[in-house]
Amino acid sequence: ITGKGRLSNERYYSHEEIINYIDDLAQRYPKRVYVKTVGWSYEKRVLKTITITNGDGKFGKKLIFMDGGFHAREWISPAAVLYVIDQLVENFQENAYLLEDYDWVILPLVNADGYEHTQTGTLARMWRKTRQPYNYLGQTCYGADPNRNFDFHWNEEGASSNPCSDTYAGPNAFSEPEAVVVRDLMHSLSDRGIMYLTIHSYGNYLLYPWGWTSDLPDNWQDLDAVASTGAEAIKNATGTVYTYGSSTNVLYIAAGASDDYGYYAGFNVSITMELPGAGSIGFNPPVTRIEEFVTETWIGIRAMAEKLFEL
Ligand code: ING
Ligand code: ZN
Repeated sequence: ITGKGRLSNERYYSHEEIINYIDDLAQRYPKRVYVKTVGWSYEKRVLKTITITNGDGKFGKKLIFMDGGFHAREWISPAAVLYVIDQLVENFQENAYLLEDYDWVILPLVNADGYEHTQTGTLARMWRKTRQPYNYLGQTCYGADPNRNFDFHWNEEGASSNPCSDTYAGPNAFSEPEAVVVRDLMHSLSDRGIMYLTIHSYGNYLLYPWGWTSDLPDNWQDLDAVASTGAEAIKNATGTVYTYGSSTNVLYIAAGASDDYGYYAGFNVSITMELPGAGSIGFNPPVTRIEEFVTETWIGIRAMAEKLFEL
């Protein structure tokens, strides 16, 4: 994509560039775009949401809440979320139908400290967690897994109590300020919330609750219909195969994740999307493939958003 102020898919953005990017959109499109400070990371980096509307001034529409960058090393996640923002704002004519009945509230980078650490720290590219320090047997280990830190069956399954583990659930639920920010957003938005979508990598999965048990939620057929629609749209467009189902049943059991909490908080559709990056690419898709991955992801997200009209 080109054009003044347009997103570049030729590199990965820093936290500061992501913030500047959404601030700039709000300045350029004041009728349709609104940026709000929603909190700070442990190291006091600002966390901001961008709310995208069609500018018709109608309040109280249903909304889609989306976030990215829960896990520091999953760089393609914030990149894909920024591309969704770009499409909804800059490609407005083509995508206006997606903003007619819903607003979109998007937090592009949850784990700002961890993300920055992977971009600037020594041997830190594979960092996953937040950066709050914890003492353990006389040493310091950093961070909790923000996707094990939510207070719904917290630390019951698929999480660790060891601060040095990559899936450390934290000393208590919501010990991490970044998870608190997401929680508070969920509670403030859920009465209008029609879908919560959280973007991770990697593995090509569309996952829905529950992650804490192999049981399925009451409306699992709706969840399955949305996930399968996303998977189908992507397969038709590029041939990429996404596996879909409940987290526990198709991937592994893990309690305290944000999608379980979002569903519990009232988002009747709550989905974790694991973007591509298998094999040697892993968490580090080369910059030459960002464009391919984010455009494909947008096709799936758009199809899922459309499917919500039918539920
Ligand atoms: N995967 C997710 C994780 O947090 C997940 C998968 C999501 C499990 C939701 C359970 C519930 O482990 C990655 N790549 O982070
Ligand atoms: Zn992740």
